[in-house]
This record gives sequence, structure tokens and C-alpha cells, in this order.
Amino acid sequence: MRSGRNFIMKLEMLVSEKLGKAISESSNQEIYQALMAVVQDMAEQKESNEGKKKVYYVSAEFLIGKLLSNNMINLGIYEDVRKMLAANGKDICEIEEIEAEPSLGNGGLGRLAACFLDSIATLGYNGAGIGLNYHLGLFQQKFADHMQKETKNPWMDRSGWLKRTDVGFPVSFGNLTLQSVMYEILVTGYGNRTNKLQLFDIDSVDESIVQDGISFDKKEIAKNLTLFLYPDDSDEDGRKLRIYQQYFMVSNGAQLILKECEARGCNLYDLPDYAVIQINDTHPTMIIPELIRLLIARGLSVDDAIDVVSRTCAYTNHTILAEALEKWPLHYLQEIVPQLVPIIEILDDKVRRKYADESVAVIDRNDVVHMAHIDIHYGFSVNGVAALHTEILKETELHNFYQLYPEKFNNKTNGITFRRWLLHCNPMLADQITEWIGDGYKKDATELKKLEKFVEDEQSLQNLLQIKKENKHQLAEYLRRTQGIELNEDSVFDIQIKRLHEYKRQQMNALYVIYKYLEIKSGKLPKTPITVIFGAKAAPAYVIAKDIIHLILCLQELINHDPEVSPYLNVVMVENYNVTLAEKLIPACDISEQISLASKEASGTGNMKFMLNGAVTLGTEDGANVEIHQFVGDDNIYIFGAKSDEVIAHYEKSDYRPSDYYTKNPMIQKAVEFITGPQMMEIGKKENLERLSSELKNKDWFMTFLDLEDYIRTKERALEDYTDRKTWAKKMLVNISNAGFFSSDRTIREYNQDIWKLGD
Ligand code: 26Y
Repeated sequence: MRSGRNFIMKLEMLVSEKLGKAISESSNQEIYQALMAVVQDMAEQKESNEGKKKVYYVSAEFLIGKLLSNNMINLGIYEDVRKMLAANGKDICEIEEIEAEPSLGNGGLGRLAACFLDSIATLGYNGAGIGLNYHLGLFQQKFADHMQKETKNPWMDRSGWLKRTDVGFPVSFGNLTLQSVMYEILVTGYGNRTNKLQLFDIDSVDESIVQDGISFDKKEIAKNLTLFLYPDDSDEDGRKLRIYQQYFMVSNGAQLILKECEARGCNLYDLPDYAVIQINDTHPTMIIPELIRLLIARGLSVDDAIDVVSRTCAYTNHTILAEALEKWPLHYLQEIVPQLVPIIEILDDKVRRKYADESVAVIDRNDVVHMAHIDIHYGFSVNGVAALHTEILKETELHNFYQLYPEKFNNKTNGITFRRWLLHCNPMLADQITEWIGDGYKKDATELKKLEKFVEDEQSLQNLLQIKKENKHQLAEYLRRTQGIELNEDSVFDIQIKRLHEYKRQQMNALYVIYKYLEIKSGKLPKTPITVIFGAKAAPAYVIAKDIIHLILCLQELINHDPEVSPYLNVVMVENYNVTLAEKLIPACDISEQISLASKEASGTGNMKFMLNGAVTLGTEDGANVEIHQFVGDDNIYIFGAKSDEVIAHYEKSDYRPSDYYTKNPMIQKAVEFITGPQMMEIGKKENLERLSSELKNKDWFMTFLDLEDYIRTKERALEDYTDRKTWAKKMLVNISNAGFFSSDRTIREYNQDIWKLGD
């Protein structure tokens, strides 16, 4: 790695050359642009693997986050750039802030795709991401009147990483043909290769059609095709637009893949030797019939085309929630992509000839197409994203498929890139780890295990606590400056950041807050003050999720203004939670809230980021929490609540009644009644609070009341343990030292060994 004074001087020269003037005389904006150009030049000079076989990770979402610092870390120049800028009176953090975050994803699935691209490049694998160039990323969230408001989130002008290429393809829909343009973003691996994220777009997209928040005319496809990440699908036009988007993505992807493979000498019959396509959830599923269609058009027989494609495609399932398993009415497909319908009918026919079981059909009796069923029958691999999740797929959700194809099913427990989620977001901790065990862990994350020998070392534990304290301070400063939020730095930072969804149970955390508020009011004061921090966006059409945000914002208002309570308890909901904010929040966290209803969170990846940064998990036995628990042991995690088999049994028997808990438990009753009590009504809106309260009392689909008591008890235990700082620091260290398994490098190696088989 280059380093030292000569390299710093060279960097200064490169940057000022781009600027055409001295760094000290340039604005942060100008420096950002110049640095970006220098980084891109360096990334381009890195070799890319041009091996025979290539993995195409096709995904509707790539939640890549800001790129400048991450790329500088991966190129090994971050520290030198920081010093060089400092010598010129510039602060690298201020320059980082200029960059707009490309929020081209909703949450876990999109962020996972971004971590995977980083690891694929780092491991030197031949691979690319294929997706869509949404002009407006996931909406920006604003709070007004204690409610979420959505506004558009443009990013392209202020990012600059996107490069237009001269590659493009025609894509035909039932009623129109569009010409695509491919854009590229370079993906620099850590100390290694450069790969590409290839995003398709059309020139006719018209950003001016967006009015009033994020609404727009969904019918004008040529103007809106790639305008937004996942438009609101609460109405029919929204759902149809999604089919347009998905087909546009996969038709471009399929044409690109065939073109590249043919250029590398593929004769199409041997496509599986040249390409493997990882289908990220069902969103890109139409790539299967589209590839079959294209191969038939190039002269293959129907059976050969199906056989070739079935040996090329592999499917990852990210959820068992029924509403997320995509099903499209056949007549939508007939209208939008009529050319695929005969192919899908053949795929259905073949399944029906082979298997009598109606539950595995591609097109069901109501003429609805089950996208996941296409992936499972016509792909060679089906994987879940954590051990428990894969077991549930095999035993319950996809049991009938597992019986047909046991050999296709495999688990790939998710992972995260340690470059962004440790080296970049927590440099103090990274430096301390390097001081303790050297920097081998940066390439081989399992080396973190060496940290365990410091668990009895007083001074090391002190250092760890000091780093956490400093990170809490930095978060407090950042939130004060950017959001006007005041944090009590001496309080326990208890953080729940993730999309807002009933199954993730932010409402349970809010009920804890009410419980604690009432306790404090009755004179029971906590030993250490606590700050409950939330960050979450709710889907614009998800009414109850927005009501939960309303509840949290009302509690924030009530509690933070109550002089009796606020010295001991605070509630903070950060506005516009995104990757950039996650990078600030995670290093400052003491307690990581992973409290989904067991069986519902396929994996979770935030849980891994927190663990790596020395937070202790408070969670259910769900998703990857189960594996985290196994690694750290009972003493270093706080597990509570019903297990997944109990939960699944409740669903199967339909015997969960929230009223059973509500009427019998006065504590639950008091907390729920508080939601619609006079104090809340004074701050919030009657309609929203009453709707939420009645939803909980009458439905509670995700069994908040089932686990609430155990949750409160366990959280109280964690807070009590926190007061013994040395014992707590040990827990932190055990978590960090066991985080190695959750590196996405490990996950990607497993994908390659078991599914992709890329060779060298
Ligand atoms: C159908 C459409 C509306 C849709 C859009 C986005 C459906 C699903 C999604 C996103 C799903 C998602 O983010 N799933 C998460 O994937 C992560 C990565 O595997 C998991 O860690 C996490 O548990 C899971 O909820």
C-alpha cells in the first residue's frame, strides 16, 4: 500500500490538477468533485477479473450509500487524503457531507446487495450488479405535526459517480418499445479489483411530472419508468408500473448477459459455463422467461432453452411474509409483457404435467402467476438468508417444493462489509483493534477472535468504553448540528433503526417507553438514564406503520418536555433514517434492538453491524439473532420472547387472541390505554392513536402482547447490567470478537463455493 509523505504530495498534486487551483483556495464542493475524479481514475486503473464465468447479481435495489470515503478506504488512500486535506485546512468530514446518498433501495435486501458487490470485488471474483437507475431514490422523510411526510429524493446531480455508456437495448412492452441506456458505477474492492454496477435507464424520464410530495401520473410509462424506486403499489397503476420496471430491468439484463457471454465465446448451449444469475428475491424473476424467449429467438428449441436457463439461474428468498411474495394476475402480464405469456404458460404446463400438487403451480386456478414458483422450478438453487429462515422455508413456507427438490435448497447466512461498517464508520475502534491484534482482520475477519484474550484486561476494557463514549459524543454533536436534537451523552443509547413494519415491532419498544414513563412518574427512577432512539421510514401507503411513527413522535414530545421524566428517559426519532445516518448511529449504540416476532425477520443485517461495533443485542430468537446468540453465548446477549415454533403454531391454529393478554395483564392494559389517554390526545391526532390502539387490542397480528412482559423484564435486566461497566465492556468485546463470521466476504465465498462456482 502506498503511504507516506511522497504519496501525500502526489495526492495533493492530482487533486489540485483537477481543481486547476490550490486546494486551500477551493470550496468543499469543488474538492469533492476533484477527489471523486481522482478516485475514479485510480479505480479504473485497477484490474478487473475477465475470467470465463461471471456472476450477475440482478436486483431491483442497490442501497449503496455514499461512495467517496468508502472508495478511498478500499483503495487504501483514505488516511493519506485526510492528512493531505487537513494540511490544506480542509476537513474530510465536511467534504463527505457534500455527497448525496444514492438511496436506491428500501432496506435490508438493497443494502445486502451493496455489501455483496463490495465483497465480490474484494475477493477478486468476476461479477457485476444489474439494476435500475432510479432518478429519485427512496423518498426523503420529513416530520411535520408528528407525522411522516414524504418528499422526493434526487441524488444524481449531487453524486456524480454515474457514468453513461453507449450500451443500450430495445425493450418492448405490449404497447410501446423503449430504447435503454446503460449507466455504470465502479465498485472498487478492498485492495483488489474493480467491478461494475450496471444500471439501466431511458432518456425520456421527466422529473418535472412529480408534484406535491411524491405523487405523479403513473400511466405515462415513457416519462416515469425509472423515475422512482418502487412506486407506491397501493393502487393498480402502481402495481403495473412495477411490472414495467421489472421487465425493463430483466430484459436489459438478459440482453447484456447474452451479448457479453457471446463475446467471450459462449455458444449459448453452454451459457451455464459463462454466466450465473443470482435472482435477488422475486423482483427479477421475469429474467427466466425472458432469457428463454431470447434463446428461442436465437434458434434454441424450447426444451433446450429451458434447460440452459434452469442451469444458469439461482434464487434467493428474503422473506416469508405472504404479502412480499409476488404474485401477478396473468392479465397484467398479458397487457404489459404479452411476449412472456406463452413462455410462462409452457412453464406452467410442464409443472402441471409433472406434479399434481396444485400448491406448486406456476399459474394458479385464479390465473395468478406465482413468481417464486417460477424461480424454484426453473432455477438450480434456492437459498434462505439465515439458518433459521432456511429451515422455516424447508419445513413450512416452501415445504412442498423442498419435497420435490431437496437438493436445490441451501442456506447462506447474510453478512455485511466490514469496510463500510467498521473501518469507515468507526475508525477509532478499527485503530484500537489494529493496535491489539494487527491488521490481518481487515482481510480475514475471523481474526477478530484474537480479541478474546483481552476480556480480562482492565485497561483494554477501559479503552473500549472510552471509544464508545467518544462515539456517543460524536453522534450527539452530529444530531445537534443536523437535526437540532439534544442527546444526554451520559445515558444508555438504546437504538432501533430499520424500516418501520409491524413485524419488526417498533410498537413494542414504544410500549416499553410508556411503561418506563409511568414507572418514573410513580417515583421509580432508573440508575442510569436511558435514551430510546428510533430511525425508520414507513411505506407511504402503510397506514398502521405511519400511526406507529405518530405514536413515537408524540411520546418524544411528551417525554422530552416533562421535567420530571426527561432527566431519566428520552425518546428520539431521527428524521430521514438512511445509510449515512446508520453509519453515525451504530458506533454509538449500547443496546441493539432486534425484537421482531420470531420467524418473521428472515435474517436482519443491522444486528450484525451493531455487534461488530460493540453493542449488545436485545432480541428474539429470530433470523440471524439465533446465530449471533450461538456465537456469543447466553451471557453476552439478551434473548427474550416466544420461539419461532410457538409463533408458527399460533398462526397455524389461529389461536392468538390479544385480548387474552390485554385483559389479564394490568401493566399491558395501562400502557395501551395510555396511547389514547388525555396526555397523548392533547399532542397527537385522535384518529391515528385510536386506530393504532384498536389494531393492537383487536388484531395484534405480530403478537406484541405475547412478548411484551418478557421484553420489559429482559430490557430492565440489560439496563441493570449496564451499570457494571466492566462486565458490560466484556460483553462488548465478546460481541466484537465473534463478529467475524458475519463478514459478507464469508457469505460471498459460500455463494461461490456452493452456487456460483466461478473458478479463478
Ligand atoms: C414486493 C415488494 C413490495 C418488496 C420490496 C422490497 C418486497 C420486499 C422488499 C424488501 C425485502 C427486504 O428487504 N427483506 C430483508 O432482506 C434482508 C436481506 O436478506 C434480511 O436481512 C431481512 O430480514 C429481510 O426483511
